[in-house]
Amino acid sequence: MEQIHTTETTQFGAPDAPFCNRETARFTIIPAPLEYSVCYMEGTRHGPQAILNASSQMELYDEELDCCPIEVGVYTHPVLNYQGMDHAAALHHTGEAVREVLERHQIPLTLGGEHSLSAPIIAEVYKKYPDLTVVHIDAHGDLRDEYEGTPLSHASIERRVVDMGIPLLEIGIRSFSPEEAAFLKTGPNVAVVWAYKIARGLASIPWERLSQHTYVTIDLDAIDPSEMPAVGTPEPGGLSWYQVLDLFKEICQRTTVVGMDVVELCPMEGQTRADFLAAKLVYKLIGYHSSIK
Ligand SMILES: [Mn+2]
Repeated sequence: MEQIHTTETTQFGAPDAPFCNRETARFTIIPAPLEYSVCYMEGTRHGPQAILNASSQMELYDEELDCCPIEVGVYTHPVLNYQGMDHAAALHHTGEAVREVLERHQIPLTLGGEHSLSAPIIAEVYKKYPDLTVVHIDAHGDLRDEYEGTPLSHASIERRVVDMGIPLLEIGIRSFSPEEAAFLKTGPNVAVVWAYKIARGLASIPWERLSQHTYVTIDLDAIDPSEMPAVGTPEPGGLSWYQVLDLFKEICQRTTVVGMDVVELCPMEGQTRADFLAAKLVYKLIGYHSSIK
């Protein structure tokens, strides 16, 4: 089959210059091709560029919001370069990039890459917003103390959030280890909304746990594999596109979202729909964030 797409897009949505100005943008997108602790399938390091490329094909008008959300200003930082860095150094580098964005009073929206990158980002956002709550939308609990010998693993990211003392709300979870179940029973500051309860209409989301400022991390495997096949560890029974959008809308209505990430896209040949879903999701997050409030 002939490859149609060859150009590499550097600015999310490929907008006109005034809408991706580094100084005046409301959002800075940080492409973070970090991949160190992936356990099943490789390729998340290609996720950020695949999202950027797909975003250049996307319409910039949002029919639900009746506006072009890109006009609030969406600057895309150069793709982070982790060459020669070990995992810890790469995480540090990611955190530094986010700190710069926060210093410009912009909202960091990081594209992964594997989920471990959220830890240094959340640490930086938490320094600026000490009342932070983290909302974690994922198939997996990611609450292991360590995984495959490292506390930096993607499977431990939310445990690091708990270690930082930040309240955590997990949504869409349907893959949880015995160790994580035991940990949850020790009474940490974590609420888990299981996917099976959402699917059966039995879930009541404890929104009252949200503080004024919220960080939202979305692992794309939260979405059902029928819609989002290109992830390293797919789990059946996931959320639908509209369920994820509605969750995010509700979060925007209730709190101020001060940082976001969308992680774990693992581009697959012949599954461009996954890249397009991820790009559109990022754009919907920007749109809701800008239009609600
Ligand atoms: Mn996951």
